[in-house]
Amino acid sequence: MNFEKILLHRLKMKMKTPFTTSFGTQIDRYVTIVEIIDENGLSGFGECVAGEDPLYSEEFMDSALVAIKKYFGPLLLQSNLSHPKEVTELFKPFKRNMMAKSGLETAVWDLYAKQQGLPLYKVLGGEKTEVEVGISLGLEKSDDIIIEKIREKVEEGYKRIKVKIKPGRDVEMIRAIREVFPDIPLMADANSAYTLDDIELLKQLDEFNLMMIEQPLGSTDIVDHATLQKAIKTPVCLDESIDSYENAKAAIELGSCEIINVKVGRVGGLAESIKIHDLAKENKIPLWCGGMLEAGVGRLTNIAITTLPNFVLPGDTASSSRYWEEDIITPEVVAENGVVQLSDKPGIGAEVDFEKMKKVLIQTDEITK
Ligand code: OSB
Ligand code: MG
Repeated sequence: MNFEKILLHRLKMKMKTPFTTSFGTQIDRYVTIVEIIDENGLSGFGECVAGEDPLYSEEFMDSALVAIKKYFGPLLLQSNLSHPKEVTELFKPFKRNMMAKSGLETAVWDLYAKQQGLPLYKVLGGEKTEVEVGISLGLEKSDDIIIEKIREKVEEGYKRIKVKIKPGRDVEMIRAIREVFPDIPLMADANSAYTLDDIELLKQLDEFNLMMIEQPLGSTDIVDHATLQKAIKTPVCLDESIDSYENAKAAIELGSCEIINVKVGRVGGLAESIKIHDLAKENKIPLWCGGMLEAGVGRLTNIAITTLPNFVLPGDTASSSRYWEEDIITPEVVAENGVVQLSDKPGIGAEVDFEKMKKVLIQTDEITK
């Protein structure tokens, strides 16, 4: 593969409604779309999912931009790869910076798929042509509000509802939800808001038949999660803690979780996601694909990986309209009755719509040879 140029399109997208987790509230989403262009002028697109501030993990938008411009972009432009799987190895000498790496790596996969004339999901080895999707709902001021939001999303057909919890907004909120919706597939995501001191409280969640509790403890922990998993019946799902094949393996061996949420950005790209997929499959650990409030490019990358066979649980891969009045791709992602159909177009399956993107573009930076 021969790369001529990299463009970093920096966007500021207004969210339809603020999204609140245990670590903060998001109102505007800064997005970086990575465009990598080959010698024939063909473009591949990836999304760098780092947030504005280092609240989810240590990475943030500005750190990722520096990492891409100073290290990973120039490395790619000087490289001579024959397959996108080689990008991970190319980037390996430079530690971590997973989301920066992934923004570029996913763009290389899209470009490669387009060069081959194949949809990305087939290049990744995906088998499904449609995927079930769930939805993640942020914290709200009252139980009544969250219950109304859940009602709306259940009626739209989403296959699983995830709610955010934090200390003070947990057991009683889940009880109130379960009184109204005793049977819906429901789970809770704590974004690392608890410690082992909260074990008695977390045990109380066992009575609500949750599909899982996501990342209850520290964002890099796998040891305490193993202790917790032994003490509670609700399956623990790790999100933040799983940032590589190696620590996925450690978490599985330690019994730190029964389920893993794979985020392509968090683990450094699609090749690492596939490695984790295969490992989890061998170990009978079910997977689903998490989200990072993505615009269309990241959303489509996520949907593509979800077609692999061990992504057996619905992902946080809702419609474009979940967060955006207008997405930057055409056609947008649409979940019909909680199901997204894969496109057979080459690459991620939709076009980046430059007319739409222009409306939210702050600046485009260029990296050249
Ligand atoms: O923990 O899964 C998370 C959003 C931003 C950062 C972390 C998380 C989330 C979500 C929303 O839960 C996922 C989505 O709908 O994109
Ligand atoms: Mg999470």
